[in-house]
Amino acid sequence: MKIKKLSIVGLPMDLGQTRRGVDMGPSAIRYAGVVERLENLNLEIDDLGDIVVGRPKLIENPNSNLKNLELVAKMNTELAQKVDEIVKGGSFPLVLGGDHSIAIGTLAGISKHYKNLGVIWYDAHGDLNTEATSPSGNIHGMPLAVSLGLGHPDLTDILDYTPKVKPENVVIIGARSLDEGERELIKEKGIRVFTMHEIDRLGMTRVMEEAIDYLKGRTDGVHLSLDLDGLDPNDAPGVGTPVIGGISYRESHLAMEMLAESNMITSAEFVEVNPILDERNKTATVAVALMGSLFGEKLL
Ligand code: 6HN
Ligand code: MN
Ligand code: MN
Ligand code: MN
Repeated sequence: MKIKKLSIVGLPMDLGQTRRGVDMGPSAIRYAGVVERLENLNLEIDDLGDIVVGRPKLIENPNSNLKNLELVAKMNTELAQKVDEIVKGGSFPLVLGGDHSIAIGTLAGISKHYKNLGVIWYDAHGDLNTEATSPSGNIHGMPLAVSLGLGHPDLTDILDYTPKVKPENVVIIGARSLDEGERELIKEKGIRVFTMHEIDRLGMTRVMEEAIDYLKGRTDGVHLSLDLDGLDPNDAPGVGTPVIGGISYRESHLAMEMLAESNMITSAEFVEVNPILDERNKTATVAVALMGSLFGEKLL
């Protein structure tokens, strides 16, 4: 898809995990100049601002170990409706997080417009936990499983359909921290994963060529869900769950350029930017630079 019009929406929510501050992600990304950067690429940019997030209940539901389930479900429903409107209006949705639980809403809003939505999950983690397998109860470790139809119905059934994504249409890139239940799910569902091992061994060029080839034949749209913790903490320190040994800024930049050349990305989100944990807004600045590459920025 050649992108002409792009709509930005932020979901400043940090309730899918326990380190406060990732709710300031959209603000930090705007401060790093996202709108100006993308306007320079001859795109028509419509910044719709942020969705207003309510206050969580102080007393959790004792029947569930999912943290802030009610509010996470509610905010994701609002995001799904907003993203659905953006796609209906013929614009490219660019969602700013917030923690990665917001992918539940993004994918709910997008996937109804495709028969075979592909997903690139760029992340140190699999985000494939369910209530049964999660070591933390944090919903940001679950959005990919939820989108595959696995998890609490308040999350899987947003906009009244499930699953949002088929396991054979998912590619994970950058994985280096997987929980036991996630490993089992990857094997059981045959999900395509390029771990750090493949990136080291094959190089990012070949990994992206393979990922693009794999998705091209089987999907009619591809969503990029980019968790900044997919990058190495040296390049992206402002994240709540950093894992050493990650993808470099250079490799990520190349990956985004290859996606731009492929013309296959139809929606995107950038999540887990936590300015409280960051060094002088470095991580938001990296996110904006990657968006530039994703949307076709060239030096010459
Ligand atoms: N993220 N696997 C861990 C958990 O708590 O489920 C970490 C999840 C991190 C999620 O970074 O989006
Ligand atoms: Mn994630
Ligand atoms: Mn992650
Ligand atoms: Mn380059």
